[in-house]
Amino acid sequence: MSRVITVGAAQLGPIQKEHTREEVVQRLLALLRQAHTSNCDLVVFPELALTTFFPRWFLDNITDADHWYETAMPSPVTQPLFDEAKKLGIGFCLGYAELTDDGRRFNTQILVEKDGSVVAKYRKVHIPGHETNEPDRPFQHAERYYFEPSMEGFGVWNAFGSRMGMMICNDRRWPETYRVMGLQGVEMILCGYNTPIHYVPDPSQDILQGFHNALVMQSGAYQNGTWVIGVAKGGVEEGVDSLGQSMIVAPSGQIVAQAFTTDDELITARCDLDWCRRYTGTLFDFDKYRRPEVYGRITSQRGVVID
Ligand code: ING
Repeated sequence: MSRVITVGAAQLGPIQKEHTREEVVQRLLALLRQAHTSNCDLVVFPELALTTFFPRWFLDNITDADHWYETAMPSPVTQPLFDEAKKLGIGFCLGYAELTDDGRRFNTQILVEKDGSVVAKYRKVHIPGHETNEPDRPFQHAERYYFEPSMEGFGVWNAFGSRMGMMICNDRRWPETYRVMGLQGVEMILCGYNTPIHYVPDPSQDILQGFHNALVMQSGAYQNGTWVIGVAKGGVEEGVDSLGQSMIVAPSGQIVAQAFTTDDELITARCDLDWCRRYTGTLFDFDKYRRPEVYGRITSQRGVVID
């Protein structure tokens, strides 16, 4: 009996500063209902899916940014999403900014099962960008000011009849992300992202954003024999053009579905989880072929060491 999950990647177009959470939740509900007509079991929403990508502005007093964070999940404004998903029998993955009771700030994703229960919470490990104001930039990418890096690492949970993991945006660029989950038998990795086209430190990468986005998720999927669901918040958000190209990638590394627009757009695929074993049981049989005894530098070093 094959294990198939019908997955919806629910890409969002821009969320402008003046868009309220209520308005955004209505957009999420529309995508959820579309997913229901496509018989989806699971819908994946982007990173920071409830608000505009606020790290593009640097606020000297960080508490002036508190309103961009969620202090409860669900909260009265997001409860309708939980209620509708449960009614439709669809699980979902949602990215948001988390402000904890003890004042800690994380870039967070949760995984909600079909019965409405929150089965997992992931907090972003790799925080890109900068931590101080850089006024010469055309826009800030001050994630290292607004979010602390998680020390919890990458988990894999039993959900939707599969081994399911999560990563957020910049995490997808680091091979360790996929391998740590691969070593836990992950079969599907859910990833939201907000990726500006313009990369201030090296504008030569701008034209390659789409290529790099696909490159890292196809590689990670193939090298770990896992499905990867990458979901963008794209389009021109507060004047910043951001990548769309949400995609569903098979364990073979093949892109089986890809978004056409940079707006709200649902793409779906029937994901056969037993496809994973075609790779993890042969070419990438970790227990047979990996050589951790010679990989020591990967965990003992942060940066380059020239001996
Ligand atoms: N965004 C980016 C990402 O890794 C970035 C950081 C921006 C990289 C622009 C390259 C170009 O996709 C987040 N939110 O991590």
